[in-house]
Amino acid sequence: MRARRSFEFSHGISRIPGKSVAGGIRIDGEGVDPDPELFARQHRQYTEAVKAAGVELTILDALEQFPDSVFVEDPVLCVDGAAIVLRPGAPSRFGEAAAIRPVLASMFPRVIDLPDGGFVDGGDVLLTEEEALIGSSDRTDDRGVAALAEILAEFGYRTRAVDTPEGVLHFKSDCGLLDESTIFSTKRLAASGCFEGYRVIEAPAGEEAAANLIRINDHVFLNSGFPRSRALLLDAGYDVVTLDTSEAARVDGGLSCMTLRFTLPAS
Ligand code: CIR
Repeated sequence: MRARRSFEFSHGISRIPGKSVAGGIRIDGEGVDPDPELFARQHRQYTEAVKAAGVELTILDALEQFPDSVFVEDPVLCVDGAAIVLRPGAPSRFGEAAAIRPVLASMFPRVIDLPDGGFVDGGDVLLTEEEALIGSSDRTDDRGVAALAEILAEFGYRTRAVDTPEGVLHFKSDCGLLDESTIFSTKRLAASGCFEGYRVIEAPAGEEAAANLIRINDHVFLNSGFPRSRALLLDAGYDVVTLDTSEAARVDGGLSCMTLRFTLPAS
């Protein structure tokens, strides 16, 4: 049977959070700072769980000059043996793409740069088997969507241009893939009709932050503290691993943004 390219991964990349992480961008500027030590412990538990799911994970050193660099998903998108270096939409994150590029060049047969002009954050891109759902947001603009769509077409992806809900950082803050045809989503995002053609399981009211889950091989990784979402997913037959991401959440991060997940061609 063909591997499911949307959730079966052999390799991954993560980056240790820096001590500067409390300087990361957050929508709620008044919020509580993350504790860098607790963040680092939670990140270790996360990377251990990703490895236990069968992923050969490369863990990069912290980059103190970029407080948000632990969120490796945003400057890169990995597809079928290629790494696409994106252009993150927040000025303080521009340099993250250049910083990770040499690592990508050492691992991937192809590294492709999003052309100048548009912006895309990886957190706005949900890849399913055949489609890329790309959410316009404060970080991802129309030019970026068009440029990425052109690159992805070469890899056999159709692009569905969608909207990230107002006030929500990234498209995938509000949804995650459960399997090749099923998406877990907040009600507000699902109500936009953007998942037509997919089966949708909605996060229970009050558990919207559970929607930023990830499927890696046989496991669904879910933020802890969402018992009704967990029960719903277990009932639906998924193998659920819960992880505490309280400190990432203080700077608007979650499960999906702390890894790049991909499969490398056999050498
Ligand atoms: C930011 O605002 O860019 C970071 N503080 C959080 C990024 C989270 N990334 C993601 O959800 N893909």
